[in-house]
Amino acid sequence: MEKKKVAITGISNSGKTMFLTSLLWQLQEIGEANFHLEKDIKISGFRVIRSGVRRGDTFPFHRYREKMAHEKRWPRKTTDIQRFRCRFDYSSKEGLRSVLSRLSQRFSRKSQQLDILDFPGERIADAAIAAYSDFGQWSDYMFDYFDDNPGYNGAGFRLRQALEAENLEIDTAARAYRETLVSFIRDCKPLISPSTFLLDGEGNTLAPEQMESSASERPCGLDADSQFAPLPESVREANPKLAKKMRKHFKWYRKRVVQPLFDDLAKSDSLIILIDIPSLLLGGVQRYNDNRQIILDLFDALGEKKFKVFSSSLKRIAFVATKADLISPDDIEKGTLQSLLIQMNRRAEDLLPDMEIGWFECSACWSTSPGGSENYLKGVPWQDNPEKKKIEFQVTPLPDGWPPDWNPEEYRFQEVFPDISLNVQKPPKHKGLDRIFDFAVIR
Ligand SMILES: Nc1nc2c(ncn2[C@@H]2O[C@H](COP(=O)(O)OP(=O)(O)OP(=O)(O)O)[C@@H](O)[C@H]2O)c(=O)[nH]1
Ligand SMILES: [Mg+2]
Repeated sequence: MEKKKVAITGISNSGKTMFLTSLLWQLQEIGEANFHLEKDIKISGFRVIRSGVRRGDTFPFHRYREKMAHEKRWPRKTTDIQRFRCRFDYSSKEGLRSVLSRLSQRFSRKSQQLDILDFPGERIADAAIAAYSDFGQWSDYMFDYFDDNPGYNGAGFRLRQALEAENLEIDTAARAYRETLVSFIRDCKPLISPSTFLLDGEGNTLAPEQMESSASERPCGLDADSQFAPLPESVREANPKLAKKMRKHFKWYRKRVVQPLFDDLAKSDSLIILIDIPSLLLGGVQRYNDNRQIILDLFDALGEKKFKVFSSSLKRIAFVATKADLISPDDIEKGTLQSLLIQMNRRAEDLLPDMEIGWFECSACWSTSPGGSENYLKGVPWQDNPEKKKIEFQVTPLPDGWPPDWNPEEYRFQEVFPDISLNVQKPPKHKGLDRIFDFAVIR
């Protein structure tokens, strides 16, 4: 039996849960799915494997599917890593046509185990913790990063000043760092590490209204008694006891939170990165810059240039522009959506020269139809629509390239209810899942 490992990531709300739910749904109900693989490969016998999978963090595919079909709602937010294991068989017609057709059919049938790792993009901020086993090296890396990046250096400077206080205690140091992290979150800066400060691993994301109190309450570390913060070298030398404690706390966090994820990631054959382009246009240029930075940080981690400890088995990366059903069909036909995706992530080709990179457009659950005229779509809007009426609405055409600056108000895309059949045997209408599956799993 062949085995493949695939990791899926994207920042919050990029469509990861829907992507995976719909993909597994198509595989399970392959007879009803519009799912075509290259070389006429046919999938059969999809089954969920429960043995050998850690309980507690399993991707609850059936629960998501049932809930979607019954409630006709999108899956709920997920805030931590989820894993899933399944098996299926596949055979290609090429084999069938060969001389000893019956025999070759038997031999061309292959069994495949697929391990899926779904992780929030926010965890990428911990890549440096994965890369540096030494607390001192990690601290130096963090302060270099703050110094080198304009969006961080003001807060980095203030943190250094706070840490240079006499008789520094662990509580004061942790509090100063938590304040720094809150200021990064407020400025939408992605380097929030330890990432559990933002997503605590128990399903709780830090909400804006919790910001003030979080500087005093949310721990930067595994828990309130094991916090750590980057300490400049001079501070480590002046406070050896404190440095020793934080070194220990850093190690615990690294072992419990960071290594399990990054070890799995390094063992993956393919990585699928989901990017929600309509939301980047609606979010403005700063949001775009920050999202791009998260992805560049991941390349740094994978590229073995900056972080030499990684030796990853990754061979393929699929960049996926999600929610293609929310933009004008013209922009898909003309290739504008794909072109924006490539422009944003082109540096992957330089930073990861040995990796095969694929570019895809996708909608995991196609929920609109073309309207009567150009740039109009039909669907059931989510907001201000208590009767769930299907209406026609206008969407903004995509720009040909990412503009130097833009006002989010220039763009309009409409969130809609999912178009889902009550019959769970009918998987959602989709675009691109088959091509992505072909690239990341079958090839
Ligand atoms: N129109 C449309 N909307 C989608 C599609 N996929 C996801 N969405 C929308 O995007 C939202 C987020 O999708 P999820 O799959 O929950 O995204 P996620 O990346 O798992 O988000 P987190 O769990 O918060 O990290 C959904 O609630 C939908 O509103 C799609 O194919 N079409
Ligand atoms: Mg999710």
